[in-house]
Parts: sequence; structure tokens; C-alpha cells
Amino acid sequence: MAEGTLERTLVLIKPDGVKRGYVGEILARFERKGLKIVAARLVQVVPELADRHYAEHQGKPFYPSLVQHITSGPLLALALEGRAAISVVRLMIGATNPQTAAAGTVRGDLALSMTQNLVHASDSPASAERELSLYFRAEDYHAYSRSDEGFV
Ligand code: FUP
Repeated sequence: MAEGTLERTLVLIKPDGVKRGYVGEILARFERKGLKIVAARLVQVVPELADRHYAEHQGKPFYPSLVQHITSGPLLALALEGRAAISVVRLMIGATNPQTAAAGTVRGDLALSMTQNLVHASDSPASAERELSLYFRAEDYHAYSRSDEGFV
């Protein structure tokens, strides 16, 4: 079976996740899966960063509420590394709308609101590269071995 390319992806546990006390719950899912935390930072996003992050959505009707939410408190920015990490994390967070996200996913299990849908994750290698550079510098990354690397 193909083992997949080793990838890094950006995950944000958004302000609703922090304020609801779900940081541990959400992070534990990714840790249990075998994804490695290679960078982490609690960030108060300012409107300028929100505009860069969500540039593709500027001008859409939901854009003001999206920026209002992402800037409403600290979020936890994570760089996660693993085989096929980008697509694996997208599967684990579920559909954008928590009301239709599959059970077993972060959004499907823990959220009901489209705006306050707990998490963001990069959707492609190009997005991951661009988004990781918005939150992390080269020196923010850490290299180490997990004890389960022979299994995952
Ligand atoms: P996702 O990649 O699943 O986070 O979804 P998108 O990039 O399409 O959307 C980014 C964020 O915009 C979502 F997390 C929630 C918000 N959004 C809305 O509020 N309404 C919409 O119709 C689409 C997205």
C-alpha cells in the first residue's frame, strides 16, 4: 500500500475552540492519529493577517463575520507533519458546515455553526505552504522523533 508523501499542514484551532475549552480534545485527535506537532503558537490574529489568510473569500457575504470571528480572541496555530497530512487532516475536520459534517469528524462531533466551526486546515500543498508561512518562521519548527514512528 502507498505510504504517502510526508507533508506539513497548517491547522488553526479557532477562537471558538479555545474559548469552549476544546483545544485538548481537538489536538488529542491529531496526536492519536500519529500526526507530529512540529510548530505551535497561540496567536491573536489582527485584521491584516485575517485578510491575508482569507484573501480568496474577500468580498463574499460571509467575509465580515469570518474576520470578526477569527480576530475575536486567541487561536492555536499548529504545523502538523505526517504522511499525506494535508488530506488526512481535512478528512478529520469534516465539511465546512458542521450541520452536514460527518459524525466522527471534529466539526461533525463538536460544532453546529458555520462561522464558529472550530478549526481551519489547509486544503492543498500550495495552500499549506502559503498558510504556514503566515503563522510560522523557519526557526519556529522543531525536529524530533515520536516513539510510534515505526507504526505510522
Ligand atoms: P474550510 O476550508 O472548510 O474552512 O472552508 P472555506 O475555506 O470554504 O471557508 C472558510 C471559512 O469561511 C469557514 F470556516 C467558515 C466560513 N464560511 C462561511 O461562514 N460561510 C460560507 O458559506 C463559507 C465559508
